[in-house]
Amino acid sequence: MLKLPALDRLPEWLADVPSLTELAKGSTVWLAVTGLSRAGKTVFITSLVHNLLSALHNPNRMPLLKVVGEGRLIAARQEGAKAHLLPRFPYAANIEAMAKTPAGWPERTADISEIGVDIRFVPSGFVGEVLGRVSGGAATLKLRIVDYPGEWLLDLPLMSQTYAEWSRAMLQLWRRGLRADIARDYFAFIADHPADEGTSEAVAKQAHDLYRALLITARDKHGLSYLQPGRFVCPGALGDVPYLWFAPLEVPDSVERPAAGTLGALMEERFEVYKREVVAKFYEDYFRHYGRQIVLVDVLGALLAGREAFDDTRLASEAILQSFRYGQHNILTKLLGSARVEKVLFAATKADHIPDLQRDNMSALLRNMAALPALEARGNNADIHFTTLASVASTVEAAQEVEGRQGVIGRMVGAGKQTRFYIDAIPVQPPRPDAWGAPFLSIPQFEPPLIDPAPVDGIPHINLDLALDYLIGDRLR
Ligand SMILES: Nc1nc2c(ncn2[C@@H]2O[C@H](COP(=O)(O)OP(=O)(O)OP(=O)(O)O)[C@@H](O)[C@H]2O)c(=O)[nH]1
Ligand SMILES: [Mg+2]
Repeated sequence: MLKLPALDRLPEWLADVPSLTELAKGSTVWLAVTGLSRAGKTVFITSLVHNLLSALHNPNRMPLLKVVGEGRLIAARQEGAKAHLLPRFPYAANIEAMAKTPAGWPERTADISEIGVDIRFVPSGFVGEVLGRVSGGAATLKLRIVDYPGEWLLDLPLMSQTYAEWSRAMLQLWRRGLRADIARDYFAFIADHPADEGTSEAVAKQAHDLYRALLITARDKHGLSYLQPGRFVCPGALGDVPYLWFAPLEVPDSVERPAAGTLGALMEERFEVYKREVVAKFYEDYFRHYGRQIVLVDVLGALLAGREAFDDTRLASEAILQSFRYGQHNILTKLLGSARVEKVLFAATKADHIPDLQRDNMSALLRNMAALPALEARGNNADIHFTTLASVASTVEAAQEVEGRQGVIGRMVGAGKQTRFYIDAIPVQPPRPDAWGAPFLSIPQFEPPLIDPAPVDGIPHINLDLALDYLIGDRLR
């Protein structure tokens, strides 16, 4: 029979009651993994799942995930087939791609997907003691991991803008620096098609196609990432529906709304449907369930791509951060109701490209990039942390320095031989405008190390266990 706890332990016991029932029957935690294109989401989830499934055989891979380090893990299994709404995350195909010879990386991802891992464990401390008597000592946590494009979060600001305001803001952005060169043809097109010309389906579609091509060129050829609307670059499963066929036009400051029957009015109508059917729906139906989220940022890639790409990543990171800050009356609060993201980890990825000593700088740089204003109104926001990690450590540290620089050694994809990679010290603050060298768009692509596709040995990583402990460790206590 269950004995009541001693009086001096009563408050602690009361605080634990709801979680006790939950623990015994198995509770669920959602962990969403997001980040801009190529940030490392798919590789992160693949390594995370593989290392969790391998943790019982090789606990040395994940010692800093406390449930593993403290020897309390009983089993970790991929959940069985269920009638889930989202497409399944292709874990098996990804591991196969990484484990084959020659080793490669998983395919690019176009849409949201999901995978579940059931973690059976012995709760720690007092909860464990009591649970031991009610359910044989074990608890289950159902971890549901979701992969979704960070580009979708860039659309949040649209929710509080009219079409005219959005158009003016976008065109102002595209008139600056490198963007002005990329957008030259687009500006020429809209100079011939002002917002107050008569409506035309063909012209609207043409403007949309040109604008969308512009966003994709900016991303793929110039490494830019602050690109709106997010679904124009990452449409997911939307298909080519007509309400997507809009684009910014020149709308004079004096005009609040384009007049009926004009090209601008058609664009505005589509913009409003997009906000309602795509942006709001994502927050209301999906985002609101994802209590724990990790935002991956390719900080190194942004640094190497040059000043404009770096500044753009910074703008995009700031915009993404808005999805985790709850003001009193802001739009996010309206969309999410009472739902809250509890913990968010911003992580600089691909840390295996830089030597150990530089990694703390990378975390600091990411924190400074996101310019979290001293975590203002802390109580209102999600609990936000910053770190640096490598989901799949593919290099070793080079033994020798070259001209005072430390480096790493790995095998380049397709090259078959070892290559050294040295970089200058990672700055803690975003570099000053005069400190930038010539852009160097892509970072070297190292091959993954030798990986056993069976969930036995796991995959070498940097800080993956620590990241997971921050995100869900409290639910595994
Ligand atoms: N060395 C190394 N390379 C990595 C790591 N993570 C990701 N990469 C590289 O970055 C590329 C992109 O990683 P993905 O996980 O596919 O990125 P993603 O965010 O899912 O990209 P999209 O699906 O296109 O949005 C991979 O193909 C690898 O080349 C890592 O931990 N170490
Ligand atoms: Mg992906």
